[in-house]
Amino acid sequence: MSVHDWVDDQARLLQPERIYWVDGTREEMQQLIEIGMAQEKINNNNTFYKLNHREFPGAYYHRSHPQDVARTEHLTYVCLPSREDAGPVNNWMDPDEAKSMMLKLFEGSMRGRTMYVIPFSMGHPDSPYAKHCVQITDSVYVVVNMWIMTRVGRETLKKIGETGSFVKGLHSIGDLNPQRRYIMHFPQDDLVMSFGSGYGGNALLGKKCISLRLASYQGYRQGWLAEHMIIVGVETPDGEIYYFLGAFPSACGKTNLAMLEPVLEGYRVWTLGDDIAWLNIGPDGRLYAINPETGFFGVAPGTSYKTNPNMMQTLKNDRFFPTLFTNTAIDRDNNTPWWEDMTETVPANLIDWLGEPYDPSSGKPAAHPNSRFTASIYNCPTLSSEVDNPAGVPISGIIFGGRRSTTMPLVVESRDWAHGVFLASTMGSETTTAATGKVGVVRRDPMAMRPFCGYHMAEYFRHWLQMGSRLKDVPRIFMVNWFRKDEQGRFIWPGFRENSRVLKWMIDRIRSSVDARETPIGYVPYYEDMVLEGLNLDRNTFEKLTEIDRDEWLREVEEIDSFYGSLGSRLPGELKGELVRLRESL
Ligand code: GTP
Ligand code: SPV
Ligand code: MN
Repeated sequence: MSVHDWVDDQARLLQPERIYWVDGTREEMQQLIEIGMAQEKINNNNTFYKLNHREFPGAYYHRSHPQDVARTEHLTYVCLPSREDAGPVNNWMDPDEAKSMMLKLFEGSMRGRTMYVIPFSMGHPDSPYAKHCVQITDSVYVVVNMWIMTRVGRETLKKIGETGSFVKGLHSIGDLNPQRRYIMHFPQDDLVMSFGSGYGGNALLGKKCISLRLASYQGYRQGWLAEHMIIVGVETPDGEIYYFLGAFPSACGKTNLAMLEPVLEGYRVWTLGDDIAWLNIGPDGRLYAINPETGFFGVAPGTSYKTNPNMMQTLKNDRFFPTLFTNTAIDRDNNTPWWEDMTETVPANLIDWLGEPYDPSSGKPAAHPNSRFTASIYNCPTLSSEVDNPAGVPISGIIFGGRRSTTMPLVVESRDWAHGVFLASTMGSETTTAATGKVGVVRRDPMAMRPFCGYHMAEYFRHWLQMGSRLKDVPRIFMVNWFRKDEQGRFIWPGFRENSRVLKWMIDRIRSSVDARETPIGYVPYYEDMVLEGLNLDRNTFEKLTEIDRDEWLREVEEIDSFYGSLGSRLPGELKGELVRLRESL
């Protein structure tokens, strides 16, 4: 079906007042922002509000509906023909049933509104790995976000004309009623239908819906991987660059690691992506990664000149695209965005994320904990020159990391690929505000993909194992934990820029220039091999950070066992074998 035929069909269903084909020029973007500034939204806010352009050039502010501030995993479905194919971790609905339910919701939902048609590519249009997509939406906020986050424009329509196929995303904010909100995936049709939310991964369909849930399914069928991963190049003092992938669950440190300013002399980090990576096996048998996105939809709270100076610079740069802020607080005296831990002192005159004057004694945060910025990757000072390389970059190491107050050491290297897949498949992490629901409970989040895998989790593990057997040059696999806490509940490891010390150890391992201590879960660093100068961290504390506590780990094994059990008979025997081996060695 041609794009025009599909769009005509949708227009008949949605009955918009007008149809607007998004073109992808900067002038047009400014016009759409102007439209958003004049447009009244449900809770008395305009879609866009202009911030102080001397402090934050080109930046605009958006407040979302107070009940639409994070991904809603319980309303997100994978609609494969059988429940068993979607697996026990995903919500499932029969595709025909889901479509007819969604068609009812969408019917007439754009009456009186403009229907925007956004052609966009995930990945550089010249990359053999790129996907050409079209999203329909009635939210001008979504259009401007998609613009920053993906490659929007006519080029995509040309490519679709050549190949004859495209990925379809149908989106309407409806009345933003959480009772009528569904994010439905139809992997076999390359189709997403999303209704009732205007926020983040629910609405910017290029992100989690297309680039992870649909793409992971395609990758499974076609022999590649779509992952919730950053891509970075780490340059050593002698000028070598090693490319790493890093998978951390939502709000667990990807963006920070993606543009880290190393504390170690002579090291540099080059940014290629902060959230999603598509991994293919190259002609030379190595693993290559591309970032399908072009922007950062990053967590605002905690971002500062101290923790992430490169992001602060990115946010203030509008050379390629302006920056958007969503659900942060606003400093009324300066008309600038503000969030917790952005500055050491809290400004006196804040408006909170709900639009009310902020009372610091309320004990509540001024910015929503999942408030975010949308910024162009091309504005990032640490941008890698390889970012648009259609072939991607060759990967030397893969880092997995969860948020764990206990149990998981600062860093551990797997014995080999299969053991690394085992460790990643058992990853646990404390939940965050990136999704609605309880915060701070440990849940299994394999490869940081639990909310994003578009098929059966056990088949996904099998696919990972098979990818390894096809690789000629296998990347090293590491697990990290920046979030271990002491008895007083304080982080033991200083984290952020100091994480470069761990990256250096990984490179030393890849270069075979240091030994490591074998433990039941893999190799951990010797104290002598970690550069810890300038840190207030003695040998005892370091031992604590790299300790494998037998009792904690025996409990962990039980939890893994029960998680594995929940995945049923499709779980690869190799992984069960790794679990037996771990239990025995403990
Ligand atoms: P998504 O965009 O949701 O996929 O998240 P992300 O993984 O990119 O998370 P991000 O880097 O934005 O970090 C989220 C939170 O973790 C922020 O509040 C950071 O301040 C905090 N954080 C990041 N790195 C570290 C670290 O090394 N140590 C500690 N203690 N906190 C960190
Ligand atoms: C995440 O939750 O992992 C995000 C933000 O990166 S969202 O786009 O809302 O999915
Ligand atoms: Mn993410």
